[in-house]
Parts: sequence; C-alpha cells; structure tokens
Amino acid sequence: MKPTSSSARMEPCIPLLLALLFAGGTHATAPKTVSVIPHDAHPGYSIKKFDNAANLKLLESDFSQFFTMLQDGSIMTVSDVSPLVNHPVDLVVLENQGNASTTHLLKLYVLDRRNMLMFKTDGMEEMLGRLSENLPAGTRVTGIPLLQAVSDRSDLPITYSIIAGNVNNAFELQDSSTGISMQNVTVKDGTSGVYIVTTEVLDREDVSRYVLTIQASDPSGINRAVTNVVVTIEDENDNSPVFTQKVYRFVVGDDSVEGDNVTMTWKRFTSIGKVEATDADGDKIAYKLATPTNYLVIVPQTGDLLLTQEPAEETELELIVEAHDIRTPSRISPRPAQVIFHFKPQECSKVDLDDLQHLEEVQLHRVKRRVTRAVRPTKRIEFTETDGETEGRVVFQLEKETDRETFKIRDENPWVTVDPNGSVRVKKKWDYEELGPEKTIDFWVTITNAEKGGE
Ligand SMILES: *[C@@H]1O[C@H](CO)[C@@H](O)[C@H](O)[C@H]1NC(C)=O
Ligand SMILES: *[C@@H]1O[C@H](CO)[C@@H](O)[C@H](O)[C@H]1NC(C)=O
Ligand SMILES: *[C@@H]1O[C@H](CO)[C@@H](O)[C@H](O)[C@H]1NC(C)=O
Ligand SMILES: CC(=O)N[C@H]1CO[C@H](CO)[C@@H](O)[C@@H]1O
Repeated sequence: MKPTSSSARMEPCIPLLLALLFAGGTHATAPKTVSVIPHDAHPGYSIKKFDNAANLKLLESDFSQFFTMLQDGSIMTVSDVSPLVNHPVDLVVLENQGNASTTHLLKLYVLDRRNMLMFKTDGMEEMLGRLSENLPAGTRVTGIPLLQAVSDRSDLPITYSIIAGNVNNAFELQDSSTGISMQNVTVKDGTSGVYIVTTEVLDREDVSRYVLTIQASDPSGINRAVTNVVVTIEDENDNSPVFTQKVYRFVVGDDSVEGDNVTMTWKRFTSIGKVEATDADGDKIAYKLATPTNYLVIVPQTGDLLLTQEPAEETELELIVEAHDIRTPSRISPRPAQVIFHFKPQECSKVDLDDLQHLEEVQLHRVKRRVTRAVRPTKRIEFTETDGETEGRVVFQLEKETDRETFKIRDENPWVTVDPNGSVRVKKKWDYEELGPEKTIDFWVTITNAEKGGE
C-alpha cells in the first residue's frame, strides 16, 4: 500500500487509532481508553477533549514540545510527531478539585501510518451482505468479500472480532485459511482473512437487518481497524395467513338477532362484512369459501362476503373460509375461519302480481288469489293484462294487521305504486310483452308501524 494514496483514505480512521490511557492519580483510576495517532498527523490534530477544562492542567514533560492543552480542555499536537513513532508517550493531566487534586495519565501511541492496520475493503462505499432466512447455522453471508486487514507489517498476527451489532450472537467469523469459525479469529498469515457466517438459523420476522462492526487488531490491541457490514435477511415464505377471528357472525335482515355485523336489507351483491387474515411475511392473501353456498360469494382479494341469492325463508348457515398467501409455493391458513350467516327476513310482505293473460279461462275469473304464508305473507296474485289497463286503478289492497300500519313500496317500480293505506295501483299500463320472462311484477312493500316508528 502506498502511504500517500492511503493517507487520504485513512483520515477518518485516525481518531480510532489514538490511544489515551488514564491511569488513576492520587484518587480513583479513570476508565482506560486507548488511541493511536499516525506519525504524519498534522500539527493541530485534536487527540482528546476533557470535561472540566477550567480545573485541568497539562503538566510539563519531555513531550511538551509536541502537545498542548487548549482552554476548552482538548489536547492537540503542536508539531510533527514522527520522532515519537514507537515510543510510548505518557502525558499527565492534573485536575484541581479545590481541597484535593487528581492526576490522569494519558498514554499515546504514535504509529507509522504504513504499519497501521486497515481493511482492504475500506474503499468500498458500503458493504451489503444478504442471507436467506431459515438456512442452517454456518452459512456464509453472500455479497461480502473476504474481510482482510493489512498493513506494511505483514508478519503481524491479526485478531478479527465482531465488536458491535451482533444481536443474539447470530454471526461469527470464519478463518479463510482453516475454515474454522469462532467468535474471534486470529490469522498469522498475511494472505488470510475472515468471512461472516451464521451461528444459528435466522428468522427474518425476528431480526431482518444487522449492522455488524468488525475489528481487526494486532496482539497489543493498540493497532486496530474497524469496518461495518450490513446484513439483510431475505424473506422466505415461512408464515401462513392467520385469521383475525375464529368465528365471524353476520346477520342480514333483522337487527333483533345477535351478531357482530347486521345488514338490514337484503340487496344483491351487497357486502355484509369481511373476514380477514394476516400474514407475518407480509404476503398478499386470497380468500376462498370452502363450503359451497348459493347465498354468498367471497371476494378473493378482500375477504368481503357478498349476497347473491336471497334465501326463501329464515336461514342460518355455517360456512368455512380458507385463506392462502399469494406466493410460490403458497401457504394455506392452518386453521380455517368459521362464518355464521344468519338471514332473517324483515317484517315486510312480498307481493307478486302474475300476469296470466295467455290462459283463456283465467280471463273469466279476473282475480284469483293464492296466498303463501311467510313471516308476513308473501302474496302472489294472478291478474290479466286488462286489469292493468287503467293507470291509477287500484288492483289490490294490502291488509293491515293493525290500524297504525302504513305501507310504502321499497324500490321504485315502473308498473305499480303503493298508497300508505295499502292500495296497490297501476302506475303505467301493463304490457305483457314488456314484462320479464316470468311475466310477473315483483316488489317489496315495507310496513311501518306508526307506534314503533320503525320499519
Ligand atoms: C472538599 O471539602 C469539602 C468540605 O470540606 C468536602 O465536602 C468535599 O467533599 C471535599 N472535596 C473533595 C474532592 O474531597
Ligand atoms: C473477542 O474479542 C473481543 C474484542 O477484542 C473481546 O471483547 C472478546 O472478549 C473476545 N471474545 C473471546 C471469546 O475471546
Ligand atoms: C287509500 O288512499 C287513497 C288515497 O291515497 C284513496 O284514494 C283510497 O280510496 C284509499 N283506500 C282505502 C281502502 O282506504
Ligand atoms: C365479523 C365482523 O366482520 N365483525 C366486524 C363488525 O363490524 C365492526 C365495526 O364495523 C368490526 O370491528 C368487526 O370486526
């Protein structure tokens, strides 16, 4: 490595390489910190800043010509430090505490920059490694080259260790020459380095990203270099969708029935609510009705349940819904959800007016009643085309069960209107050809009980 070209790149590493050692003075021992400065550090290079600057003083020593303490408490170089290479430097800082004083011993190491360790990969922008989850322990992280710290002193044994970011000790280092993996790996041969390998099976849903700090150090621990590696854990489809509820209960038609979600009126393709499943992998989910029914369909993408065919009478169904994730291979919900669908017709009558004009004999009996009982009777009345000839004519009278009831047609209808007193009138002249294939006029009548005020 050429010293000139490496010097620019090394600048950011310098603070790491400056060893300061505080040994206890007359009182307690200060915590030990180790730093190193390169021999070519420029004068004015800041080494360490102390708090309590007002009470501090750097004592005179043989090294006073190289270092000084500023008023703000920082110690910096004042001249070329290259004469100090490989000579341990002890600086003493005196701290005045009023009735007592403490001295701090500050140890500096000045190293020849060419002998300072640095990672070969230091020029790389960012080291991004990746690894699929669920792989066996000992799998090497891909995308990261051999990590190797070098200096001009290739004879130095170098110890590599992961000094930060190793959550749950998920990773260790593998010696490239022996293939042996350990927490700390010492290589004696200047051509070897380390790879990053897993110590266990990793789960992306647990930790999805690691930022590892890897240190290379000489046996003294003074000459050190560090580098950061980002490891992204890639997803595998290891989670199935799980329903948010075991049982979903939907009621249609009458709010007097217990249920989470009540839809008052039956209307084709209305959503009565939805089932929902979540997938820890974050996959999209598709839903499926496992129990066939004519009354409901499920929207695969959303889990919405839509009404399709109206049950003829009060109905309670238990349906099974499954979810699977949209992924290859796909995973199915381990436990399907149960959907309880309860249809309870509202208090209203259905009236069918049959046009049976094509039957000659019926024309004679102009009105023939056939009443089918439901909650409130569904009326089915046969008429001839001539019955509907006169617009505004009352063709039928709905019976009240109490005096207070009033009637209202639920949906607008081209053929008939309903008076509040229950008179069913011709709205537009009935035309046999225009009636649908069933030749019926179907409409719902909502009965309001004035006493209750409800429908
Ligand atoms: C200095 O003396 C005062 C009172 O005499 C005492 O409270 C304080 O702890 C002393 N400080 C130190 C650093 O010993
Ligand atoms: C590995 O190295 C680190 C940093 O030097 C040290 O803190 C740790 O104790 C070492 N671990 C083992 C198992 O030697
Ligand atoms: C119902 O009311 C209408 C007016 O809205 C009236 O013409 C009709 O005679 C009434 N029918 C009965 C049976 O009261
Ligand atoms: C079963 C079901 O869909 N229940 C829903 C009923 O409506 C409430 C609020 O609108 C939801 O929170 C429930 O999940």
